[in-house]
Amino acid sequence: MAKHFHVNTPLLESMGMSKRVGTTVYMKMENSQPAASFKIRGIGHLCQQLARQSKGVVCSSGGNAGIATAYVARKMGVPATIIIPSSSPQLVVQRLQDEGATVKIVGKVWDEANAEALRVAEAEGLTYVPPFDHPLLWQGHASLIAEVAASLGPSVKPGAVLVSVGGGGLLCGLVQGLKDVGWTDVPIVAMETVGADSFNAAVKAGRLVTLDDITSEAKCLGAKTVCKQAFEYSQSSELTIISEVVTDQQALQAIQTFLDEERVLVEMACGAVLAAVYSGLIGRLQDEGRLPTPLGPLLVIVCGGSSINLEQLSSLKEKLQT
Ligand code: PLV
Repeated sequence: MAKHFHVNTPLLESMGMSKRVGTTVYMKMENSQPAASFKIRGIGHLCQQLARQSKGVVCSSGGNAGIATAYVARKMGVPATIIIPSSSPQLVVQRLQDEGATVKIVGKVWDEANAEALRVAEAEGLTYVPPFDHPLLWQGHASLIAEVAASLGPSVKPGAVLVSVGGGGLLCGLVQGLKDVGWTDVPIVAMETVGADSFNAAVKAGRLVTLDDITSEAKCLGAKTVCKQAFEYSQSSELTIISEVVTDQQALQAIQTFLDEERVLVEMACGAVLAAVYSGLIGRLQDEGRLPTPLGPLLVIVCGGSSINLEQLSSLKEKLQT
């Protein structure tokens, strides 16, 4: 069996983004992973550790973790059951079925689908694959930073890393990756959308917070509570994590600008991180003294995502009136 399931993704310079922020912007193109997002890194690693002898895996997901799980399970020859909330678009259901997974739609948001996944794992003796809250996932995601360090070479270090936060698994992986390569002085800008902002709520409150509902269209950022490790990193002095929120309109606008300028289509969850650049947030953080001026090269994690196509894009435009 292959050593791992993910690929070493391109690290590209963005002229459009660099012009906007006044420093070189590198994009780590996780949209070009098999299963279209970074999730394959952690999930591939976790499944290799835990699911080799499994009679089946069950994963709860906002979409992308499920697609990554279905892909990995197919490659491993293990049956997959993916439980997603009713907010997932039909194109995600179709994609999961194409991967050969059994799809169950349970609940309105991810948290409800997750309760069902835990129940099914227990009742049917299946291996539970969490979408973001597991040290093996973080270890797998950390490979992303090792690749960036290898691509940039020893003389270049990012001035900041920009990332989207859902349940916080990618964030935990980045922290681990930055520690591994000795880049603990590189600040992380952690992006969410209004209505899927469980990390921001926890950072503000100084404790884990469970949101009443997920009202953002960035459903893949929609975990009502962020994982404990992500919150703990935000409280530790080892690393600087700046938590920021954009509107759905800003995330959608960012997707469109990105499509126009980079010719790549990504979903709303990824729009959140792109909006940090396109909405002028980075400049504001510099004005406030929260990011340095001048700023070293920015690293934007283009997390990708499958919950988007032209039809979905126009329905989002209609819904959000942009
Ligand atoms: N999506 C998870 C959790 O959803 C999932 O089940 O697919 N960017 C994209 C494209 C994503 O799909 C996700 C997570 C994130 C960013 C955020 O990653 P996280 O959850 O590790 O912070 C509810």
